[in-house]
Amino acid sequence: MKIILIALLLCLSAATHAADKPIVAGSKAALIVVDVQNCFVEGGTLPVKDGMAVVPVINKLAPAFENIVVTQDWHTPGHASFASSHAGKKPFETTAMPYGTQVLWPDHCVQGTPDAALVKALTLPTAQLIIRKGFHKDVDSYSAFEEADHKTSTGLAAYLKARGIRTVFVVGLATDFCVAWTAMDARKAGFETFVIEDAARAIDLNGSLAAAMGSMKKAGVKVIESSAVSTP
Ligand code: VGL
Ligand code: ZN
Repeated sequence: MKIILIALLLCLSAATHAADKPIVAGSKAALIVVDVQNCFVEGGTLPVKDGMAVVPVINKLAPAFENIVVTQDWHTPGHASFASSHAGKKPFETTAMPYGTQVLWPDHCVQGTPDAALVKALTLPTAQLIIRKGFHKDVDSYSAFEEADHKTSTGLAAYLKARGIRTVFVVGLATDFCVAWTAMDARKAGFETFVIEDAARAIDLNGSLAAAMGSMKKAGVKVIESSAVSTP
């Protein structure tokens, strides 16, 4: 009787534990670490509030992933997404571009500058690929998959498919711009897609965070907390 009870208790605690961390990344999953660069954290040119807080969360998640892709916002000097490139425009205003409405940003993440470097404390032992984006002077690219013209591919979907990846977990900066656009395009390319909310931070410009959350949910992106992912 006693033994049966103990066995039952053990089973129950194992079940509870599995329910605690139900998501195992596995070999067919990739972590996409979006734009965790000096430009987007405190002291950078386009700091995201509390941006540095994503670093320990991502570092803790990293050992759960055999496959990690990193992205870098990598603009030319005088890039079309910079307010300074448009006479009479100020940062955070918008302008019409041939591919649609463009938010204008402070000059940020210029190629090869310390500002554009990855945050030094980021520790990603299995990172295999760095996708740089936004390097065409006249086109922005929030998404790691496709530039804002919705025509130019970065090659990331083909790369992931060639590596047998079926599921992606998107983290980094900023939740409502590059993370959201990357997650939406991942869905469009047919990947099961998670955004790990506490491993991302938002800019939240004129309700952009709520809008991005709504669009992501509609597209079938699953928004989870890092505690749901099983880590070693
Ligand atoms: C980003 C604004 C401009 C981002 C990049 O990484 O979310 N946001 N460029
Ligand atoms: Zn940018």
